[in-house]
Amino acid sequence: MRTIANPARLDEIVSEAHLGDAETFLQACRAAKAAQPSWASVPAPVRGGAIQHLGRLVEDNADALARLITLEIGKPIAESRGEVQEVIDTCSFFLGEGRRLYGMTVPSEMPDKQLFTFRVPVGVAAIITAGNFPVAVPSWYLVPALLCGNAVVWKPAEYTPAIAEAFAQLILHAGIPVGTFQMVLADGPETFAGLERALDEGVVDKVGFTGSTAVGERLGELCGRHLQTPCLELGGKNPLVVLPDADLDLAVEGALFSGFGTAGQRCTSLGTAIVHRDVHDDFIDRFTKAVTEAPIGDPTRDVLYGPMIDRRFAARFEDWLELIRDHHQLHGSSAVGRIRAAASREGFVGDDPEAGLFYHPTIVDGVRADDDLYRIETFGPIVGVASFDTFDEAIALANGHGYGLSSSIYTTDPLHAFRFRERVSAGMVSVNNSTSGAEAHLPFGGNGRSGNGSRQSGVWVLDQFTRWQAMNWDYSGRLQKAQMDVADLSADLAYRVPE
Ligand code: UN1
Repeated sequence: MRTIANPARLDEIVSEAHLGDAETFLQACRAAKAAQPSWASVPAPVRGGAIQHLGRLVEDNADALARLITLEIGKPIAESRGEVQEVIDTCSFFLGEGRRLYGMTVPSEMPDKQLFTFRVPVGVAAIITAGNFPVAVPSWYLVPALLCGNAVVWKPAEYTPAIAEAFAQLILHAGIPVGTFQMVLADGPETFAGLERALDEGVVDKVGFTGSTAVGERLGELCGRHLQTPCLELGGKNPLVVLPDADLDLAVEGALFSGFGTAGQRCTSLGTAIVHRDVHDDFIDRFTKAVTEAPIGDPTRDVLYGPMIDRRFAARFEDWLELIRDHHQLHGSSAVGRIRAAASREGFVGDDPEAGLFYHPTIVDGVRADDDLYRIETFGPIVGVASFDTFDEAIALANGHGYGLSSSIYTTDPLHAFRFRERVSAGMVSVNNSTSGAEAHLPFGGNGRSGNGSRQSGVWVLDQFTRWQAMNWDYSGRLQKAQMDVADLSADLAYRVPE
């Protein structure tokens, strides 16, 4: 039995959950495998109707769902509402896809023969998601996977059971048949063991995973043994480059939101601000002021960020604070680490910071390419600042850590904006916008340590949850051999225009 506390008031129990084990996970995959063919035989526009119902149900339950997110993981209520909106947007996009899911008709090289392409569902998708976006990110997988005719086994974060149960109920009430959609609560090791057995048995055809690079690597190896390509959305060390011609206040606003929004617990959170030496001191002054004045505390109120999601996240964040070295200069708050009576934060929103998992925001200036803090993803309210002299140095710092999820540049020069786009290794590039806050219908995903090139959202995710089937139909009544029985039009290639 797991007991989940409100991270903003640890003495308040929000949920209790019985976790399943590897066997539970395997059984869910078997049941999904049995249910999938009849779901695939439902016409795609009708499946789109179920997605439409889901969007409507989420919309009508938006307030309750947002409040639950804030209660169980401490996300500020405005962000929780945004997250719920992201689910609605995803449903809005895919309900229409049920009426498209286009294939092509393709001309044949022979007469009386026609070629076609069809999108075919993959089968059973096992989707394993993190708790920092407990409904939006799952919806990026579940909605298109179901729309495309797959059955889904969803393993949410085990520390968000109440949110997961609420979302699962909404999915089932939307008319997705029982069996087609399964939710299993289990911890990481049991899920991995169950998945290993399910892949051996052939009852999982696609894995989707959002979480750490280390786990993504293990899943990639496991799926590779079964000749499967998982959809992996992993960590980031997202750079925000500030050029001398940038609007500095805009850059600071972007750094504040992407560095400290969601207490830095987004995969798109800002890792290192990479600031030109000419504007470095000015940037640090303005950024420090913005962070020092930012309201932090009770997530039911209007704050920049609330508590860490869970004790595990708080403990890991404390480890990452150990990466701060003597050559770094710290800014942004009166102390580093947990906000306590003895290490208070001026302007804290709420009565007792010690009741929850609240942490000071920390700007670490003087970050260098050989620092651990430059290379390691630090999921929490900490932002590094590095400086550079040349554009090439900025690019080297933006790419050098090996992650490649999101990136941002602040400049007023189109040449620099496009040159950055060409040379940055990230899958997502913002110009004069923060590293976070991707819209729900653009391809989302990364390269290098951030993923294996898979993309979610929009039309691009359809390639994750369908396979192309090519069909040719020869109605000539004879065997026409491709390449060999093709008519050749004679041509006079020696012809030249008279001069
Ligand atoms: C994540 O942290 O896994 O772009 C996803 C963003 C959000 C999604 C973040 N829309 O910041």
